[in-house]
Amino acid sequence: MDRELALQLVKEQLTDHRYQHTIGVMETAIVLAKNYGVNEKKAELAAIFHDYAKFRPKDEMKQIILDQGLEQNLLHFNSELWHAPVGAYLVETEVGITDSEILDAIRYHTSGRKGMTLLDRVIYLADYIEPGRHFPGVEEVREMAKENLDQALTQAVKNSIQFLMRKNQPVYPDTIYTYNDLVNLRR
Ligand code: DGI
Ligand code: FE
Ligand code: FE
Ligand code: FE
Repeated sequence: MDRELALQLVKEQLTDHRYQHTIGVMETAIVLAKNYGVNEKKAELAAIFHDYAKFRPKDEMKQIILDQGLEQNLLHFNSELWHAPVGAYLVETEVGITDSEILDAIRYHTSGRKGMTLLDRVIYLADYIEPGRHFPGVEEVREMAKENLDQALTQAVKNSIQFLMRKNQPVYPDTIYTYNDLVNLRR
C-alpha cells in the first residue's frame, strides 16, 4: 500500500491533532529505520497506522478484546492501552494489512513486550520522540536515539514507568517485561 492511500485511510479515523502526531511518527520512524537497518516501508506503514484505533468507542474496543480473544488482562488496566492491540486487529480486518511484523509493531507500540523486534523498537521510540512531543526528558531521549536505539528505548520506557508511578497508576505487565528485558540485554 502506498503512503498516500494509507494516510488517506488513517486521516478519517483521527482528529487533526492526532493526524499531525501520526505524520511526526511516520517521519521519525523512517529516519530511525534508515539509521538502524530496518525496512523503511514497514516502518512507514506501521507508523501511519499505529494509532488507527485511538478514537474507537471504549465499548467497541472492549467487545473486540472479548470476541477476538485478545489479551483479556487488558480489561483490568487503563483503557488507554486498548487502542494498540485493537488497532492491530482493525488494521488487519478493515485495512487489509496482513504483514505480521507491521501488525505486531502496532500491537506493542504502547506497552512494548519482551523480545521487541527492531521494527517494534523503532515504532515505540518514534511515537515517544516525534517532533510534536513536549514533555520533560524527551530531548534527552531524542539525542540518545541518534546514537543508540536501545539506550534511547530503555530511557523512554523508564520515563514512562516513572511517570505512571508518580501518578499512582498501575503499570501493565508487558510494560514491566519490556523494561526488564532491556535492562537484562545491556548487562
Ligand atoms: O497513543 P499515544 O498517545 O500516541 O501514545 P501511547 O500509545 O504510547 O500511550 C497511550 C497512553 O497509554 C499514555 O497516555 C500512557 C498510557 N500507558 C502506557 N503504558 C501504560 C499506560 N497506562 C497504564 N496504566 N499502564 C501502562 O503500562
Ligand atoms: Fe498510541
Ligand atoms: Fe508510546
Ligand atoms: Fe501515538
